[in-house]
Amino acid sequence: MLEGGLGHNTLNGGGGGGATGIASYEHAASGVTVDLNVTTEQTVAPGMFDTLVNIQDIYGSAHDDTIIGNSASNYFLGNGGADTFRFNVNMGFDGIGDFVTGQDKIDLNFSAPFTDEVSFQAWAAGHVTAQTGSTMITFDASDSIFLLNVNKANLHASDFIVHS
Ligand SMILES: [Ca+2]
Ligand SMILES: [Ca+2]
Repeated sequence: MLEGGLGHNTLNGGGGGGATGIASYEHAASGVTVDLNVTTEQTVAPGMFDTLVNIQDIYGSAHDDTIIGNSASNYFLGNGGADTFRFNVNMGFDGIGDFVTGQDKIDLNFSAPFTDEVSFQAWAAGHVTAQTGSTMITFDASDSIFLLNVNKANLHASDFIVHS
């Protein structure tokens, strides 16, 4: 696991037995914004400039974070705060380990599959399934978001940010 800190850092998750690269911001003093689509240096928080190489997984700070996945299989931990997890089209098979309904948000950064609670529930009937205490959101055969320890019944349209 690689930990971001103050200043300019390159977090390179490659070269270690094929293990998934994890960038952790669990000790960051403020919320971070991390975009896995950015391969050059990015400002993740005031004074923190990171270049992410071979990173698939992000562990957030204790504060409010924005974590943006890419097309690889990503695993995220928000680590407290009110966190936003953004997914683009063709997100792949992603997971969130500590999503908190009513507090965190899933930002669907593509044409909204639903607009309100009624249309969410209709959409969810074909796309959201309970899996032994967890919830799987399936967009298509190659794109899904797994929410560990989230009860499907507690997931609502208000847990999402949608775009027209
Ligand atoms: Ca957080
Ligand atoms: Ca992904």
